[in-house]
Amino acid sequence: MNGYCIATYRAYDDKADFGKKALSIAVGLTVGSWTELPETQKANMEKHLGKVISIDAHEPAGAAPGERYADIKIAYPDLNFSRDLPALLVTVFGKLSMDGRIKLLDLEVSEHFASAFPGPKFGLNGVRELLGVQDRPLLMSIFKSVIGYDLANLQDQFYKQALGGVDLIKDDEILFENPLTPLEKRVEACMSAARKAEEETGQKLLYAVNLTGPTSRLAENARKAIQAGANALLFNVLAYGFDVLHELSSDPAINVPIAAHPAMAGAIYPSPHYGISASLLLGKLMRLAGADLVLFPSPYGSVVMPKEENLAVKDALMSPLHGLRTSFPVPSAGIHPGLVPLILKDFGTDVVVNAGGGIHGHPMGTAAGGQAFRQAIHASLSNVPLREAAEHPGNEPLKAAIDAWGIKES
Ligand code: 1AE
Repeated sequence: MNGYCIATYRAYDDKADFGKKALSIAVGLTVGSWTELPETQKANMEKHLGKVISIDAHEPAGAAPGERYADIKIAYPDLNFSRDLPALLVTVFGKLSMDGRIKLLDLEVSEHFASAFPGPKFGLNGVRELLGVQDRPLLMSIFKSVIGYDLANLQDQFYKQALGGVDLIKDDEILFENPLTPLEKRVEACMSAARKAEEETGQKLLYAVNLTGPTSRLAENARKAIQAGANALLFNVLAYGFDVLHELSSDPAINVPIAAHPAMAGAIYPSPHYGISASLLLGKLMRLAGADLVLFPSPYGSVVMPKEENLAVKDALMSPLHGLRTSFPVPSAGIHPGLVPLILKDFGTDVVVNAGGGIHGHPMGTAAGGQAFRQAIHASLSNVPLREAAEHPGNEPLKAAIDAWGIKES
């Protein structure tokens, strides 16, 4: 529907007339009131009026209390809001988010609205090009034990992670500006370790340093980090807001990939009755705002998101969207090598396998942790069962990982 952004909601109510509810949303969030308007005014306001597109009610006979709901689609005229995510989100789910059991499931933005969003600067293909890796899933390692450690320690941790053959290393999202490992010094120390490791592994590596601080200083901090050698950034998008990511990703001086961390997402997506769906929050909106890589809880590990929602996030990052580049899906949390076949089965090769504890907690040490993952990825791509691959000479890291964490079959 040209010139309109369409929101899909799921509204739960045991008794409501969903037709009336839909109309009250369409009118209430646009022109305010309609029936009371004089005819002359109606002619002027028509172009601003929201439209009910569909109401799909689910009210099975004998439904228990709490089960009755309707999926409602409302079209909002682009005319009503400026082309930025705060304006869109406040229009479609500002006050409404507090009005009973209602969840925002999806947003289909218009071509006109989308044209204000360049999206990911690098995207999935751009990240692959930077790393020179086209034919396999990427492997990311997460710094652990960072608070209270000094630069020498972080540099050592970085080097060990890099030696394991990982493609990306990300800061822990809880590492902020601090006197022991300040941003620019941290970047210099870690990038020097990256160069040293590359001499041994021959492998390129991206270091996503955590971009933190007050919003007014973020762009400056990003530029400082890049000046110091950072070749990627990590960003806690939801703590700042999508518009902040949009500003950063649209800034020509910030010419490195941005990895979006999902911190705080658990306060927004998991309820069936409230909030914003995972696919919209961590998929479509992250991509529109310009995230090159998006982390989210996987269906397999320690912080679990149901598989259907997980694959919907992946689809939102990868399906055609107004010509925007695709973003790399990064299912995360509690990932170990025994999960690699499942990850590849569900996500294919265009995925970043991401682990913190599953690398640093390896019985043979951090470098072996990375190697175990690379061996698991290689075995899975070659259709060799992990237990069989673990017996191959040189694959002792994989064997030790499987002994420690096992293999998850489904
Ligand atoms: C969903 C975010 C995952 C994350 O940031 C993180 O630190 C995971 O660590 P591990 O792999 O669970 O140790």
